[in-house]
Amino acid sequence: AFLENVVTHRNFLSGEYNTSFIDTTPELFVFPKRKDRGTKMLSFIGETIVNGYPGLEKVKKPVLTKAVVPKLKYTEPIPAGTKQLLDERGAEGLAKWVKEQSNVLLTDTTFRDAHQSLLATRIRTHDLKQIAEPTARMLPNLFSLEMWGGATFDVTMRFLHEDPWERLLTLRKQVPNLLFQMLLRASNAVGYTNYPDNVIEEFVEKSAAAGIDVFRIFDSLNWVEGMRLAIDSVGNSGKLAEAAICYTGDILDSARPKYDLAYYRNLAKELEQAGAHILGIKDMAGLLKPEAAYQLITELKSAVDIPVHLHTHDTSGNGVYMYAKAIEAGVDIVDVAVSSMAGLTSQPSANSLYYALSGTKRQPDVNIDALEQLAEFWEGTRSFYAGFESGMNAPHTEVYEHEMPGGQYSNLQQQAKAVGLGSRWNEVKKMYRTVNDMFGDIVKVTPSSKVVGDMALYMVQNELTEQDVYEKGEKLDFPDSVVELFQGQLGKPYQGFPKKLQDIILKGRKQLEGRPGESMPPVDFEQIQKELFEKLGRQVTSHDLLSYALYPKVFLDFEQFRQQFGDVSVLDTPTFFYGLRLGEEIEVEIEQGKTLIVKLVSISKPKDDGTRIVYFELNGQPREVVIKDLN
Ligand code: 3PY
Ligand code: ZN
Repeated sequence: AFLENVVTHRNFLSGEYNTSFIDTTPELFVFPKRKDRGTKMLSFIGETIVNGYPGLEKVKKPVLTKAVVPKLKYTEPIPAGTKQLLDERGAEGLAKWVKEQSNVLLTDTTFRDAHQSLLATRIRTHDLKQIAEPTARMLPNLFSLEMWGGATFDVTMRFLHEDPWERLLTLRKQVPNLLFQMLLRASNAVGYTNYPDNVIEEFVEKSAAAGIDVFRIFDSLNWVEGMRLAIDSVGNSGKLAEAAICYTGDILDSARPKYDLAYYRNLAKELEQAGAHILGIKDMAGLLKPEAAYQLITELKSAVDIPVHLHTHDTSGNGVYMYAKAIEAGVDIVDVAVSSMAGLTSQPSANSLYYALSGTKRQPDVNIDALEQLAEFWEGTRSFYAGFESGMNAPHTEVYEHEMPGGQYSNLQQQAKAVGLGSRWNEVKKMYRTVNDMFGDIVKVTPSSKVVGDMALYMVQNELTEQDVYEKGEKLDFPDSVVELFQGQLGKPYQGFPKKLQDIILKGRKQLEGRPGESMPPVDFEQIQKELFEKLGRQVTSHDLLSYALYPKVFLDFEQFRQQFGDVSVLDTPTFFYGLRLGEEIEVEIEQGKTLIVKLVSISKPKDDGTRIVYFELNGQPREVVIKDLN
């Protein structure tokens, strides 16, 4: 409803990575006449009232109470934490400090992976801002706060219409004491495709300068060659490179020997040699079982000198038990979320883990009362996002079968619905496993997991069995992402691709030699700065340039949105998603000390041209906006 030109343009839809887009389609960059901030905001609220928020069912605005922010002595100084330690000791010094701790250390993922996995990444900066400083004050002993990267970069711009860099800078000011951690998909940065090397280098440098301290770097096929550039870039920035191995399969299943203890041990050593300060184990689907965790951590602790940091998803319900075993084996840091944002496809609960470790020497040094107060805030806040819940409400042990990452489950379910396979979801999950086996049992995590999902949907939709693919493959037109994977555009899987299937899929197309990023022409940042300056008519920052280099269409779409509706991140979340009820009045702080009072007075019937007039009061003065009713 909001954006017609740019987003529906054929080149945009094709999703091609191409920064000459502005030059070749100037007609799309005629932005609407400038309006004042109040009118822009009323236009956005009016749109939401009349047409609803895209992707959410249009319902009457629920009555939601404000989440409770803990009452603290905010005038007292914020206690020092790991951020100060990093500044004093440097990356290696900090890694050494981690190893000296006897308690297990915690990373809180509530600001990133927890809501990526439970609420389609939709938590807005407006809510994070309320609880950032209380978190800094109440949990000063955390190892880190994971709060950026993964899918958040894309979703903030695309769906929340806010700037991911502003989120980082804003939270950094409020949390001066904790390490900020992000998830970096190595050569895919925070995207789903490979980028030229200079984009990765520039992205790491600017993210470090804006406030990221720990970069968890992974490759979606565990291909170390694909991770070196990112590890080196982080090393050069003086920040912590946490190189992560994605855990797949089951080391205790002798029928499935591909990913055994030796595989993980060798990878760990390679990553340590590549310059990692911390070794991450990224159990993105939650497949690591308790006894396997004990053996894996024991093995890795003896293989490397750097600290080991374990990440999981609690989909099976075995997360806390698994962590307890990993902690017994000496893992240094584990990822948890505040309890009301934990469990299921999210991380295990910090609050539960605290109690589970009662009476042991390694119980984390956190204030449980603080965790309970934070849980109360998040319980209230989570209710604003009810429309994004996945519907999973109990542990799913079937994850051990399909092996789908926590963050993919609800996405693939949506994708299945969108192509009319909603009622055949069980078949899709089974096919996901079949495709994995056909592909040679590969690591499945963004973006390789998406390719497995695309192929599974394709096969179910076209009523194809594994046998059919081998027999009729020559005549089949496989999804682009599948062809690209088999060309080597996401790197190389351990032990290569199955040759027979690769020939069927590639049909004579060339395979890529070497690293994809190496052969891509570098992005000319000066050139795109000039182009963007001319087309947008404003100074563009180095952050804008990176957003554009990573997501050209999403960035320009967001830019057009901002021109039309202004900065909507100032709105409270229920108003952002549901607009206003008749007669409802809200206060909106548009900048410090400047507040607008907005009241919805009435909505007209649609006119012949399908428009409605929405009548407001803005600071007591009558105002109206005309909105096209798309229902
Ligand atoms: C991401 O890449 O966003 C993930 O969280 C993968 O697990
Ligand atoms: Zn995760």
